[in-house]
Amino acid sequence: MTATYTCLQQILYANMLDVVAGFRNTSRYDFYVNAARTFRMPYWDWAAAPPEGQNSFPSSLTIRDVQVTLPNGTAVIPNPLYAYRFHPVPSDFSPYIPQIPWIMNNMTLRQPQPPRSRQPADGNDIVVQRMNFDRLMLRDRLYNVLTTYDNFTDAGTEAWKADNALKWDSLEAVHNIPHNNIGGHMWYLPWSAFDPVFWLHHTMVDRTLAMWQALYPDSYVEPMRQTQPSWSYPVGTVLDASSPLTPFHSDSSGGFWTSETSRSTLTFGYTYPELGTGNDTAALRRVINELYGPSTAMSPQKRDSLSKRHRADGCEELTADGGSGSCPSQYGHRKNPSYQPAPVTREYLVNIKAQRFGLGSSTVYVFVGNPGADSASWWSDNTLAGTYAMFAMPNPTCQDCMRMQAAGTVPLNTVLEAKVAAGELGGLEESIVVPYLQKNLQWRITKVDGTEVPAAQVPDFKIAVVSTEVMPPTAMSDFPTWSSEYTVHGEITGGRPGGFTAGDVI
Ligand SMILES: [Cu+2]
Repeated sequence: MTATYTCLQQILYANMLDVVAGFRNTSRYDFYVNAARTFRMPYWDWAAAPPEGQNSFPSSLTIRDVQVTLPNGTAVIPNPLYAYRFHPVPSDFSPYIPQIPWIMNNMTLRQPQPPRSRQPADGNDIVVQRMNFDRLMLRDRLYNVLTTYDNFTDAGTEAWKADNALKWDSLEAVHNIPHNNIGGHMWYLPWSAFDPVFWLHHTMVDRTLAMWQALYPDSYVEPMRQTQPSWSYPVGTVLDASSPLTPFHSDSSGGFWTSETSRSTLTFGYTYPELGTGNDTAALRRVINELYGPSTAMSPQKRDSLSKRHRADGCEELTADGGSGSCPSQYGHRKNPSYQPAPVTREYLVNIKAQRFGLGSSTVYVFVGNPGADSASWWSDNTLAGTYAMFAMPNPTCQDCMRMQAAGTVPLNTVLEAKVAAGELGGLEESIVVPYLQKNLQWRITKVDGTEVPAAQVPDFKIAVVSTEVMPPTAMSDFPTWSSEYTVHGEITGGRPGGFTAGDVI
């Protein structure tokens, strides 16, 4: 996708120059020329703590109108980041998926309310709340992939890794969550890129991959068999790092970019502040610990040097209405002021898998406690520990596609740590956590419109709790080390719909 962004960046640059030309006879001209020259696509970091007083979903995306400066004054215009306005909606939208009643809406929608109405209301307020709720989970998932996944295929793709229960997550599975939480056009692969936020989201995904590449420079694209067709390759084609990335031409004589030739962002004239142009991975690890590290990843001495946003109970989040200084409800338990967290020595993960195209875009909710009865409000339930998003459209004509299984994780440590801090859980030892989760872990599945789907009806759905021993880092420039040994706690999920039972093949 790198070539796409470069291309987009060039088009944006050309447009900027057109706009800047109008300022030629004003005092702002040099300023705008320089701004256009140094412009690079921004990214939306959904995993880092937002700036003080702001939500995880930036207000620049939700404000309907913005004031802009023109050469001869100011004007208020519709915010181009709020929605894309079709002119007009292409007539072939409707037949493609006729069951979406709002698909002929004249602009892109987010979390349409109600989801199946012909003319739904704007649901940006729900997007804001969902992103606030899921922020710590996104942080933990990104941190786990960056710090412990050392193979490109494992880190990159959501394809189910049957042989390693500690590597079920991926940057792709993490990327599904904002798609799912934003919803509307972002729920559907063919239309998602119409929403302007798609680009700010995908530049962030690009950034996470670039950070991963800098940390693990020796692992890259491995030869793999295509399990779903693309415009250029039928199912079964084996592709590798030198396969042409059609349709992205690298020259005017018909050549194409490949994974090998597009391996570094520097080839395309951009990088990220964390990476610079060198190979200082110690500095990068430090930044990743500061931005995404859980408070308890560090030894107590080193932890003190972390910024205040990494508090032990994860309670730096904003309230849904944008207020600051309180916890989201699922972490909003009584606090024990004398509690001092110990470094993480055991990681608890909920592993989830299902057929990738079996259900269409949908959500698995994981709760620690009993959720309310109304499926439409599970996303904001007090007991919600995290979500797993399936982001796909069924394609029954492709048998190989329908067999594909995707996977991801919901890390539990942040939630469990908050329970310990609140005095509701005695500690993070297996002897305490396993019986607690046996009693309290719940899961539910809904389609994007909020209707529940019984787990037994989701093809190849499986859920399991795994844990592994963790060696905490001793410096801010170190990462935690996970043991290669792990335990699958069949006693937690056994005997329940989709739950892994001791003896199941995981
Ligand atoms: Cu995407």
